[in-house]
Amino acid sequence: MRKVAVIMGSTSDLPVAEKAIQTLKEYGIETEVRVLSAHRCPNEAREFAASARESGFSCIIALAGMAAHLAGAMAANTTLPVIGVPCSGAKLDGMDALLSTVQMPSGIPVATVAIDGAKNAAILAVQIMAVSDEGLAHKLQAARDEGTAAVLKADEELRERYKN
Ligand code: RP5
Repeated sequence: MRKVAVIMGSTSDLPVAEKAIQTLKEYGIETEVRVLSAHRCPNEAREFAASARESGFSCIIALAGMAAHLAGAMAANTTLPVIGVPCSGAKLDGMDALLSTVQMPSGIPVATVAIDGAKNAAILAVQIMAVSDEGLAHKLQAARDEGTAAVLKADEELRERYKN
């Protein structure tokens, strides 16, 4: 099975990144975790992205805050799918990172999830891998079924508590 890269712009993004790392672990996905800044070490970031396909990655999750160019810089240097996670924590609550990550020019997409949405980034990565992996597709469906059961149970409890 191919692996997933979780790249963050700074170790200050690690609390958000850990949600993706944990979710990938739950699905049994081999993960490589790196700190590579589009601004502070642009050459290393470019080299990582440019060699990611031959290194055995299926997709790249890139997390960054503020003027968040990491996901875009990754996407510029690979044709693997890149999932961008805008991180909050700075003065603008992540709106700066959201716009920097999502507003990519035509032809160089970044699949951008919600601000701090690292868990969804990991699930999206698993969904990409599940296109050609039945086992992963079954695990994803089982998680969906669990989510459905949890909501229906909560619904039943609320109806019971507030019935006239
Ligand atoms: C971005 O700047 C990083 O992704 C991080 O979210 C933000 C702040 O970085 P530090 O100054 O905390 O290293 O490049």
